[in-house]
Amino acid sequence: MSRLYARQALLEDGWQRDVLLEWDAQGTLTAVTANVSAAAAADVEQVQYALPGMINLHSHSFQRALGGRTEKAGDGQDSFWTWRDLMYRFARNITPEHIEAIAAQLFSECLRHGYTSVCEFHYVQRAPDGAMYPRVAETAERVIAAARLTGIGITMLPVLYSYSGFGESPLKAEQQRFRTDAQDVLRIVEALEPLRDGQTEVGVAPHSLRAASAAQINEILLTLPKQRPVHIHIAEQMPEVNQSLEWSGRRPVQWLLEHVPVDRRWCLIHATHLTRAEVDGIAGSGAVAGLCPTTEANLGDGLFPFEEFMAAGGRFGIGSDSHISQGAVEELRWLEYGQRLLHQRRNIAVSKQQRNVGDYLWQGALQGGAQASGRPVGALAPGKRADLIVLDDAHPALFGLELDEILGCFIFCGNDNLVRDVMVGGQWQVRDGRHVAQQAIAARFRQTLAELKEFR
Ligand code: NGQ
Ligand code: ZN
Repeated sequence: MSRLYARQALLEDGWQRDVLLEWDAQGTLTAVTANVSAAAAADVEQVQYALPGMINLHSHSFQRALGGRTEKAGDGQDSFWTWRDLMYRFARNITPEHIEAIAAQLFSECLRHGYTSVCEFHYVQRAPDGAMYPRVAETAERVIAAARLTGIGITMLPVLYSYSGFGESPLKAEQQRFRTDAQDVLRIVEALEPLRDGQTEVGVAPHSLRAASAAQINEILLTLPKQRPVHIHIAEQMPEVNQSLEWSGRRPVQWLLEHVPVDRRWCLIHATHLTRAEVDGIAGSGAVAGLCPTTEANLGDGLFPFEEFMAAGGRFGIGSDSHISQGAVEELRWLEYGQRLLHQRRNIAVSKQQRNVGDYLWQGALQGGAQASGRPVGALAPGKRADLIVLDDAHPALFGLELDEILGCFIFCGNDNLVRDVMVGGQWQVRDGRHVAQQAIAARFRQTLAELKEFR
C-alpha cells in the first residue's frame, strides 16, 4: 500500500484539509481520508495542494508535430479546410516509429500540464500506400506504447473512416491511410483487447458524419461491448452543417440523434454549431460535449453555446485535439473567455450550487472527461485511479490565497505552469516540473522532426 498526505486536496465535494490518500499496487485508490493529523501521517510524503489530474478527451497525437507550422497565409483565404490539406500532406509520410515518438513527446507535455489521461482519436491506421500493416493495430499499438512510456492513462479509439463527404462519397487519395470500414475497426479493437488494463481502455470513433454512415456506426455498436466509449466529430464547421442540410435536410447533430442511439457512452467532439433543440438533445442524451477551445479557435470554428448547454444540464469535457496547446488550463481559460467575450459578462461557467468558476470548470471537465474516457478517473475517491497533480505552492501566484481561490488562480492567473508534480496510477511521472523521461523523449522527437522536415 502506498500513501500521500495532502494539506489541501480537491475531493468530489470540494477542498478538504489534511487528506491521506492510499492506493494499491495496481494504482487504484483504496482510501481517501480527510482531517488526518500530521502526526498520524508523519512517515508519509507531504504535499500542499493536490487535485485530480485532468482528462484530455480528444487527441490526434501526430498533429503535435505540425504545431506552429501552419500559421502562414496561403494565396487565398485560409480556413479549417486549407489547414486540413496541410495536415493530410503531413500525415501521408509518417511512419509507425514517428507516430510513437511524436505521441511520447506530446504525452510528456500533457502530463507536465496537468493531464493524466488522454483519449486518442486514432485514424492514421494504414501504411502510406494504403495497405494495412501486417499487424492490423500497428499504429494504435505505437500510440499505446507511447502512453505506457510516459505513464499517461489512455483510451484508444480506433477510427471508422470510409468516405470523404456526406452521401458516402469516395475517399480522396490523401485519405487512403485513414481508410477503415466497420469490420476493420472491429478487428483493430479485437487486436487491442489484450492491452486493456488499469491504464488502458479501448473504444471506437466514427470520424464524422462525413466519413461514416449510420449503418456502419450501428454495425459497430452491435458488437462493441456496451460500456465502451464512442466518440465522433460533429458540427465543427458551418460548411459541414450546410452540406449536411443539403444532403439530408437535417443538421449533423439533429441527424445523429435521429439515426443512432446516442447515450452516456457517447462523446460529441466540438458540436460547435447547434440550434436550441440540438443543445437540449445532446444534454438530454447524457452524452458528453468534447470541447477543444484552443483548436477550435486556431482553426476558426466558432464558439460552442456553452452557457445554454450548461443551463440545459449538459455534460462537458476538454480536449487539445490538434495540440496547438498542450495544457488543460489554456482550454478552460479559453472556454470561459469565449463566453465572456460573446455575452459581454463575467463568471459564466457557474451553476446555482457552484458559484466558483475555477471549481466549476475543473470539476465539470473531470466528470465529463472521466465519462468520455470509460475509465475510473476524474476524482480522488476510493475505486478511482491514483491520478493527481500537485501545484507549485512556492510560486508567488499562489501566495496568500483562500482555498476557494486556488483553482481560479490556477486557471486564470498568469502564464507559468503551476503544475509541479504529477502522479498517474500511483506513480510519479512528473517531478519538479519535469517528466521523468523528458530528455530521452525529446531527443527522439527532435530526430523525428528532422526526418519529417522534407514532407512539410
Ligand atoms: C481531424 N480535426 O480529424 O484531425 C479533424 C480534421 C476533418 C478537427 N476536426 C479533419 N479539428 O474533420 O475532416
Ligand atoms: Zn479531432
